[in-house]
Amino acid sequence: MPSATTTTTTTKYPPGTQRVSVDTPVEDIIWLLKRDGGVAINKFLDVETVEQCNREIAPRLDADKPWTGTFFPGETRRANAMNRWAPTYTKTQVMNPIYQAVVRHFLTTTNSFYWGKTKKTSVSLPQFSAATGIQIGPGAPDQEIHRDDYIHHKVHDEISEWVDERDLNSRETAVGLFVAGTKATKANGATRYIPGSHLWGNDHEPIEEEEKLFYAELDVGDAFLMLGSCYHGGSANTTTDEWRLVYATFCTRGFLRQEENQYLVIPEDELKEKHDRKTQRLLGWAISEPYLGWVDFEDPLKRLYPEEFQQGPADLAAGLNRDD
Ligand SMILES: O=C(O)CCC(=O)C(=O)O
Ligand SMILES: [Fe+2]
Repeated sequence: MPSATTTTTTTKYPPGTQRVSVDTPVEDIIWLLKRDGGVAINKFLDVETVEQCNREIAPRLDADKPWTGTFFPGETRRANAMNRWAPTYTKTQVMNPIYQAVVRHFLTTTNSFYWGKTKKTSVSLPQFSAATGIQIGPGAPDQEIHRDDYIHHKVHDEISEWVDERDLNSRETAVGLFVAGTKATKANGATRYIPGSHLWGNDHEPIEEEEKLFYAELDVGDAFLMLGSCYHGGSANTTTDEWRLVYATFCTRGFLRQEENQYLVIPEDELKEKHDRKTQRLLGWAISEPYLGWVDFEDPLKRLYPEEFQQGPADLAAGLNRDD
């Protein structure tokens, strides 16, 4: 059991990936992620909000060309650059308070290092990594099952259970949020994952045993939260006329590279105009303590708000970027 186990949590949730309501305490959601690797949340967003997201990304889905590589089946379409083109998506999914509380928990990195004779503590806060609206069309085969954290060259040891003291500061490099833009069913391509596979080592082959898979079947606005180390994939679409749309959002640790390069995706004037300060920070205009991400040895947001940032380079590591 995860180290934060309480008797109430263990008795409240039977074995197996859970579907919980949106008012479930975030501590329980975190506990379930440590136990199972994934959890579904009913009515995460209301239908009108999702329909607005769908309208905002529609031109990008329509403009997408069939995928020719092996990562996605050819019968899929994608919308990217959503933090530039889909403000409702950013506001309600990326910045969603439940998602961000989970991201903070799993992806904050705190370490202490000698600077001469004293040890200094640095806290690197999480950042946004990638957003893709993924449509799976009729006839698409299964996407190969995979771990999304292989982009970070993450090599995992096999463990029997999650232990905070050992795992919290380093095991995960990504937390995914999948929100249904249309109904997602096993028939039309729901994301499937292997429960418990977040505990597996790198050499543990992900053999798919149908009865052990969890298909994240979702109504519009439902969500599936998943640790980046879980084996998962989009599934085959065996329908003749349904296009499954799921929004896939990932955050990562503050000192890793973003998957979708927000510095090039969002022009600075649009960043300033479209997003509030908290969002700008999450999208990457922040220092990862102690010294990653500076411009002219200073806070990168000084580029957008020169009048507000009087601090000099010496303040960089002092935590001035946190949560403003
Ligand atoms: O489409 C899906 O359900 C999952 C897609 C996926 O796993 C990915 O793009 O990495
Ligand atoms: Fe994936």
